[in-house]
Amino acid sequence: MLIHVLLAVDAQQVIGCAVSMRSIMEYASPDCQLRFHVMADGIGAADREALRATVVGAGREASIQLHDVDVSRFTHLMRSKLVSHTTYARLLLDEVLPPEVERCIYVDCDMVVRRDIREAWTFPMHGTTVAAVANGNASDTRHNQRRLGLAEPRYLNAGFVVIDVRRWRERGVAARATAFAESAGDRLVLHDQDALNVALEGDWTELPREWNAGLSISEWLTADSRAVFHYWGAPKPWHADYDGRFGDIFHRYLEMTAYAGYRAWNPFGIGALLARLQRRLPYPPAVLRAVRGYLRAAVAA
Ligand SMILES: [Mn+2]
Repeated sequence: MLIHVLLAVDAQQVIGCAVSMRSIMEYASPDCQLRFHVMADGIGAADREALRATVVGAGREASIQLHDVDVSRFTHLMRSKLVSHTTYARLLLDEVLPPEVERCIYVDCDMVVRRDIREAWTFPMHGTTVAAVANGNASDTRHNQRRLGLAEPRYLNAGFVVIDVRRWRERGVAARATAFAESAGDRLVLHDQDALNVALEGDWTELPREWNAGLSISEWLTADSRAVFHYWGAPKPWHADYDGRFGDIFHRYLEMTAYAGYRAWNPFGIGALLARLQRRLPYPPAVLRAVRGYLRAAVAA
């Protein structure tokens, strides 16, 4: 069985990308063949080589194809301080994947996948376009529903998504998501994930929560050892100031990649200090957005 796995990476996330791929290889049934399609946004030669070496050197049947992507057509859409426009690369999947690929699994570059990906590959999709884990936090979900005008209180997390690529193409998901993102203005908060929730409304199947654990704190605390860990917040486990849980699990797989031995620059804790300071600097577009929100509320009152 040939399983296509899709990732999108910029220079800030290459280590996470290597760990996502390496952990998948560790747990995938030995009888499946893995093909990684990595959408690369500005990745230099050394990192390209490291990503290749991570996949080819793992001692199992797996291959990697790097697809250079240009996300400049998305730069007019909202981004946030911590999430670059590379997040929109997901919307290029039908241009990047070879036409014969009918299904793929998209995986974020901040995950450790400690499950057999074959189980997700064969998960019943009930004729829907994608399968993903729903956001578990009821109040966030209601808020997202109102904000985006969704009919149902259901919001998918786009970090781990099984995609029926043929149906995605037929239904023009990428074009509809892009159009929504363009028209949404300040309603767009979580980038392409918001847009995908609109474009895929009523057209997705819920995956069991173990496929994207970490979406709520309680889940993170009780996640079993065979879950998909999603380090969705900031900092990420490869940053000097990471002080969240399960950093040890991330590093266990990091040691199995071509980035083995990597530690963030942090002499005398200076790297972590600088990173914390940098995180506190306001991001001008976010400030403007907050001001607009305040003004709207004031006008409405
Ligand atoms: Mn993520």
